[in-house]
Amino acid sequence: MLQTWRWYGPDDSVTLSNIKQAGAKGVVTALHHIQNGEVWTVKEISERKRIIEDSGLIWSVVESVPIHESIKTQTGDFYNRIENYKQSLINLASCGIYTVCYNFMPVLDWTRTHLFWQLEDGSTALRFDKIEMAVFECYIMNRIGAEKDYTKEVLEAAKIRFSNMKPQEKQQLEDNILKGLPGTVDDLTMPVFKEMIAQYNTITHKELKSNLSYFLNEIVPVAEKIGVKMAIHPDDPPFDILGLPRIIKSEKDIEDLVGFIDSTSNGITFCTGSLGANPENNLPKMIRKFGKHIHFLHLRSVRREENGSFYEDNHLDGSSDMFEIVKAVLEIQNKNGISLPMRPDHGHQMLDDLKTNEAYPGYTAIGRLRGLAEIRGLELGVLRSMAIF
Ligand code: CS2
Ligand code: MN
Repeated sequence: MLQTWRWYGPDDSVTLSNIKQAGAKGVVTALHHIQNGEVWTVKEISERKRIIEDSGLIWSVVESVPIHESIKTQTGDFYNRIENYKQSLINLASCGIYTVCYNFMPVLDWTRTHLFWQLEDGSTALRFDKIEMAVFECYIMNRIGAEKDYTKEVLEAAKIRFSNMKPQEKQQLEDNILKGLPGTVDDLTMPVFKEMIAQYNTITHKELKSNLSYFLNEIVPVAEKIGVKMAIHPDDPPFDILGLPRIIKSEKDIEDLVGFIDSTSNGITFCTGSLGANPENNLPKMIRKFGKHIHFLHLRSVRREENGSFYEDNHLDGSSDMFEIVKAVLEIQNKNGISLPMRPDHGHQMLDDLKTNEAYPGYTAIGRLRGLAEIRGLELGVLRSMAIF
């Protein structure tokens, strides 16, 4: 695997020099300062590329060229936004950047109820707590019909939890859920958030899939011609929340996706953290099945709990079998004669990360360094043992 690292650009508190010291060879980044839906110009792309290459690294993957909400809902000037998207891909390819991650999650990117959840060893992790999500939906945003999406047990627990929460805890939960991701969306206010969600009131899973299929049928022929590989990131968490349709969360969804247009330029970012939160996903099997469509890997392991809650565990712990996952990746690489870019997706806040408290949640230096180092060691072990047998 090609070891990479997500970098949020020149303002990131984790520098290119830090990335090199972590042992990564490739950088995963995006032009976060360009507004979603606008064209990425050759000038801007090559300037960013130069900064990366001057430090002795390469720009391996774009994560992400974001998809404007109007494309997901097929409203407003979505057609122009698709044309802009094509132009950005053409400009990227002309600068020698060929792997493009994106996602088709309505309104929010990944969603967590806790951004700094205290673990027993003193480090902190990202967590999605089903009961707190129910508190948010039923009592903080007061979404009509939200109760229908939760079990009786979760609703009862949510009622008790809410009645014991202090005002600042309620505010914290709201802030965590509405937190924007760099370059995706800004931190949202409740009225704007509700308005954005309302755009999906009449959009079913089937319709959202059809909007994705439309987008891909526009984009993929262009991507194919210029050698660009599109790589969709699965929905995180991999189930419906907030009454929004989520369409990339299972083996069946990925089957549908690859069926929208037959091309390896229509590919996926295989995120073992997102897909791993759904106990029905057999990750090694899916890696073997969709091998030629996988262009980018996010490796991490979530610890699933019974009621659907989960937290991000150490990279080799959690509920996913990382040995089997890395083995499946090495098998498809060997079969297809490729080396896939991989990054440790999130890490704990630990050691000096706790002191500086500068990094974006999940994007700490030391936590990710630990994840990358563990995966690197696992890869070496699996590779060497494969050569023996
Ligand atoms: C990332 C996602 O932080 C993460 O979990 O994997 O935010 C991812 O960057 C986007 O969804 C891809 O478009
Ligand atoms: Mn991911």
